[in-house]
Amino acid sequence: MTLKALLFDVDGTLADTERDGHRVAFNRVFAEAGLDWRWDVALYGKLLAITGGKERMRHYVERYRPDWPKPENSATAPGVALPPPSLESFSELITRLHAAKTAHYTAMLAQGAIPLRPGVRRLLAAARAAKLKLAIATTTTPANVSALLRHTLGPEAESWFEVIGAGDVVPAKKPAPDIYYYVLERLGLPASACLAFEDSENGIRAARAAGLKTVVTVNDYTRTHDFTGAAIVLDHLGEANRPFKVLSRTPVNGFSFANLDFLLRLHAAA
Ligand code: XBP
Ligand code: MG
Repeated sequence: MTLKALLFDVDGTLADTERDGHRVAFNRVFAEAGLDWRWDVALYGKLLAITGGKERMRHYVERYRPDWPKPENSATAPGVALPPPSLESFSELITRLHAAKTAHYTAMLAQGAIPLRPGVRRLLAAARAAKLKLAIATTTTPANVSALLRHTLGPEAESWFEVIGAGDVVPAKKPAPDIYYYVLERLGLPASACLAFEDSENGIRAARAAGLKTVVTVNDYTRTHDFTGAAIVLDHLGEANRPFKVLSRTPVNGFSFANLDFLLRLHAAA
């Protein structure tokens, strides 16, 4: 089947957003709420095993804060400076923290805090010129996707993507394949006509479960993940003056950056 669309994960794939973006925004919100939750770089790496910010906060409390009242015991901890401290349920707390975190994170993006990864801008432009369809498949909140695209690629960039599948639009987040099924259905394309781009084990598990050939670009948090089933694993997409490194076996030789020719051959070969 001919290659017709490129499906991009966001966090870690389009941009290195986790360590200096999402993590920082979570910590700011915890401090503002008077919570002594603090996610350092190493702990955040472990927490990334749970996709979705709300799900990640719940997991943190369950796994690392046995002192905290269990989520099912609805009231938040007594003595914690939260308005109003005793009336807010755990779910409400998580919802409120998450909304505030999204506001912090999108403000950081508006200030240009997080650049795109190497080759992303170039590849998107090449794909558009060749009339390949573009789509997003991510677990992050839709507002975060809009902010990243707008502030790195320009005010029109969201319209470049035929489908943006993000956040709670599907109940089961990656590694479940649901977000990819959602995007494929709206594109009206079979998985065999697409390539997915991912950076993490949860991401490739989701893409592979949906039947997608997947290009992986690793980052510091995901370098040691299991990428079984990847079409290829790269350190990044590369530029003419900044060659990628191939970290897996390669079905395609003779390229130093991911251009459309490279992707077409990978799609045909993998
Ligand atoms: C990565 C995620 C996200 C972000 C946080 O998503 O798991 O949850 O870390 O975003 P992907 P929210 O790699 O699929 O883009 O707080 O908005 O959930
Ligand atoms: Mg990712």
